[in-house]
Amino acid sequence: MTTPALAPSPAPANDRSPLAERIVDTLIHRIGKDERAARKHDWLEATILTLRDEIIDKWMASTRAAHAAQAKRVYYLSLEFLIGRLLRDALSNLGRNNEVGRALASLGIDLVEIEEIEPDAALGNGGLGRLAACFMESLATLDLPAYGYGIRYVNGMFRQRLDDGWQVELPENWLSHGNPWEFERRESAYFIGFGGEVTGNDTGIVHWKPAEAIEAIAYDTPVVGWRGKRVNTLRLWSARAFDPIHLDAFNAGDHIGALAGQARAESLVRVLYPNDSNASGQELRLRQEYFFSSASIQDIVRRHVQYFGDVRTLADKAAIQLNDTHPAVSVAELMRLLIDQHDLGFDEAWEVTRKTFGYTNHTLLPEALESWPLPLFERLLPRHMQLVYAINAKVLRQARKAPGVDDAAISAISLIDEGGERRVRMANLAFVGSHSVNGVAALHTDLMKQTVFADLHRLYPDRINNKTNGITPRRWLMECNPRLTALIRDAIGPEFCDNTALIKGLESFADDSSFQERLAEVKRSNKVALAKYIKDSMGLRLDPDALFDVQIKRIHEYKRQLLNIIETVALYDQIRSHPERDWTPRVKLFAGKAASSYHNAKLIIKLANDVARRINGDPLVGGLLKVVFIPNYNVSLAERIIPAADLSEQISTAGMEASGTGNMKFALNGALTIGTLDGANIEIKDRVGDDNIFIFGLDADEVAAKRANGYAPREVIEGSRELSQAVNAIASGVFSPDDPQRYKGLVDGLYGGDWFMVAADFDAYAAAQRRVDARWADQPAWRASAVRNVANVGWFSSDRTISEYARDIWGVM
Ligand code: 26V
Repeated sequence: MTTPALAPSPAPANDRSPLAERIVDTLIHRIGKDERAARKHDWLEATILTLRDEIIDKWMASTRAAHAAQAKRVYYLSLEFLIGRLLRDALSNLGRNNEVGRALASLGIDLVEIEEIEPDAALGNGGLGRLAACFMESLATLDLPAYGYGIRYVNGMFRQRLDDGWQVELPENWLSHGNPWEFERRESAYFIGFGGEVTGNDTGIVHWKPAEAIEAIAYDTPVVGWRGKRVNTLRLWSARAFDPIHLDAFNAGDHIGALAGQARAESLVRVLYPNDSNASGQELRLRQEYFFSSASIQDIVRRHVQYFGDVRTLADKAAIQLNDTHPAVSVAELMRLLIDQHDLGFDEAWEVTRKTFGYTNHTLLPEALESWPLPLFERLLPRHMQLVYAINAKVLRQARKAPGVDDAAISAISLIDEGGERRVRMANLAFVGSHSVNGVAALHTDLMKQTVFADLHRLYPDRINNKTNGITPRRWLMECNPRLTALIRDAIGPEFCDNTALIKGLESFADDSSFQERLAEVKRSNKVALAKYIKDSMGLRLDPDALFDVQIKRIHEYKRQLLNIIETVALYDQIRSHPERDWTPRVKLFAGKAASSYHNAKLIIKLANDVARRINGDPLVGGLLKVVFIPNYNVSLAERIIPAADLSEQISTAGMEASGTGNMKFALNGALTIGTLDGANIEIKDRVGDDNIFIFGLDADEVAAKRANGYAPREVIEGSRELSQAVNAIASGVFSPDDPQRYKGLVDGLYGGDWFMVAADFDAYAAAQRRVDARWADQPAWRASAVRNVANVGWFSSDRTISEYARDIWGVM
C-alpha cells in the first residue's frame, strides 16, 4: 500500500529560513526525493537528519571534553532501554521546537504530524527499561560523560491488538523505515565466543577455545541533555556471523550452512524477552546476556587501555552499573579479560572488578531472580564457569571466618544454588562482584536487607544502599504537558526548568482560587485531547468533565488491575441499585500489555474489556460510568494519557512493587494518587502530605504477617457484601454470557489462596474510592491537592537520583 504524497503549499523559495533550506537540501541529497514526491516519512527523516547534523557537533565536543579532562566515565549496562520517540525530545532539549516548527510550516509540513509518525523505540518491557532511558537523559543533562550499553533488538516490545477483548501480540518492526538517529560503527566490532573448551598449561595460563563465534557490531544513538549541554552515547549491539566461518562454508559450497550462521547470529538480537513471565532456563536469553555483556566490557576495557594505558586503573576511570542481574555475567567477563588477556593475578583482578561494578536490584519476587542451570552455563561459558567457582571459593572461604555464619548462611551466600537442580545465582554474583548494591525505593531497600540478601547483608553490611527512582521532568512534564509547563512558568518563573526542586514554589498557589481554576482549565484541555484520541481511535465518546481514573502499566497480578476491575463492578452494581444518588461521573481507563505466556494477565485484559462492553452499553448508568481499555500501551501513549489523568491507580500488594515510576509521572502532572504503602508511593505520601493522597490497605508487614499466619480469603469475601456480589457476578458469567465459565479460574484463585490479597484489601480500597468521590465533589479542595502534588514531587526528578548515584556509587560528582 502506498501513502499519498503530501501536497505541500510551500512558501516561495526566497521566504524560507536557512533551516528550511537545509531540511530541503537533506531531503534532496540524502533521501533522494524532491519536495513534490516527498511523503511524511521522508520529511520526518529529513528533519531528523538535519537536526542530527547539529547534534553531532555537540556530541564530538562532549567526547573531546571528556577526553581532555581525563574524566571518569559512567557505563550503564541494561538489557532494556525504553526510549520511545526521540524527535520531540531532541527538539525540546535543544530549544529548537518553535524554529523547526516554523521552518516546516513554511514547507507546508506540520511538525506535530510528523512527530507522531516516528516509531517508538520500545526496547524494553516497562519500568526498568524506562528508568534506563530517563537515566540516560539525566546523565547528559548533568553533564556526566556516560555510555548506555544494550541490545539493538530488531523486534522490540510487541504491538498489542485487541480481538474481541483478547490480547493478540504482533511483531513491531520499528526499523522498517530505517533508523535515522543511529550510526553503524563497523569499526567497533568484537568477537564473542560461546561453548568449546578450556585448556590450561603448567604455567597456569588458561586458553579458552570457543566452538562458536559471533561478531558484535555497535550502533550509536546520541542522547541529548537539557539545553543541549552534553550529548552522550547509547551504544546498542547487533550481531553478525563471524566472517571466517561464514567464508569457509561458503567457499566449500555450503551456502545454506553459511546463511544458517548468519541466521543464528541474528536470532540473538531478534527478540526482547518479557520481564514478567518466567524466562529462566532459556538458552537464548543467557546467550543475549553474555553477548551484550562481553561486547560492552571489551569495549570499556579497550577504551580504558587506549586512553590510560594501564588496565589496573580501570576502577578510577570507569564506573559500570548493572541494571538488574541481566548483565551480571559481566563480572565474570571482566575477570576473564583481566586474567586471561591482561595477565593480572586473580586477587588483583577481583579488586579491580569489585571497585568497578555497582548493581541495582529491581524486584524481590523470587520467581524473578535469575539463575541458570549449571550444565547450561558450563556448556555455553566454560571459562566463566571456572571463574564463578573460583570467586565462590574465595567468598565462601572469607564468609566461613566471619562470626555467626553457619551452614544455612553459607548456602544462602553461595553463588551456586544446591537445592535441587544446581543453578548459578546471578543476583549473588552481581552482589559479591560489586562495591555497591542498591534498591530503588526506601521500602524496597529495607526489604532487600531483610529478605533475599539477608545473609549477604550481614556479611557486607555497608554494601546495600538506597537510590529512590526518578523520572526526567523534560519528557514527563515539559514535553508531554506544555500547557501545565506554561502555567507553572507564569506562576513561578522559568527557573524550575533547570532545577525541578524549584517547583516547590508552586505550593504558595495551592489555595489561590484563580490559579486553581487555571490548573483545572489545563487539565480539562488535556482531557479533551485524550477524549478526542479515544473517539478517533476507538469510537468511544467520553465526558471530559468526568473524573478520569487511570491504571496504566504492565498487567500483572501483583499490580492488581483485578482489584480495580472488581471495584468497578461493585460501583456499577451500586449505581444501578441507587441511580438517584449523587454519583461522581467516572471514566475508568486501563492500558497495559501482558506477557504472551501469562495466562491470568491475559484473562484480566479480557475481563476489563468484557466489563467495559457491558457497562458502556448499559443505558441505566448513562454518563455516570464508562470503562475503557486502550490498546497498545507504550511510551507515546503514556505521554498522552498521564497529563489527562485526575486519579492515579498505584494499588500493588504492599511489598511487591519495588518502586514504580508511573506514580511519580502522574503526581507531577497534577493527578492525585490512590495507592497502597508500597514502593515509592510511601515517599510520595511523605512529600505531598497525607491529606493529598488516598492511602489504603495492608502495609508490607501486615501482608507478610497475614501470609505467615494463615489467611482465609473465603471468609473475607463472604464477609463483604459488596465484594461477594461483584465476585459472584463475574463468576456467574454476567460479563461473559457467551462463556459463563470464562473467569472461573481467576475467581477460584481468589477463594483458594488470594496470594495478592485482593479480597483482604477490597473494602479499604472501596472506602478510599468513596473518599476520592467526596474530595472530587469539593472541586476547590481537589484542585488544591492537585497543586500540592505538582509542587512537592520535584524531588522525584531523575536528576536527583542520578546525582545520588554519581556521588555515592560512581564517585563522579
Ligand atoms: C520480573 C518477573 C519475572 C518472572 C515472573 C514475575 C516477574 C515480575 C516482575 C519482574 C520485573 C523485573 C524487574 C523490573 O522490571 N522491575 C521494575 O523496575 C522498576 C524500575 O526500578 C520499578 O519501578 C518497578 O517497581 C519494578 O517492578
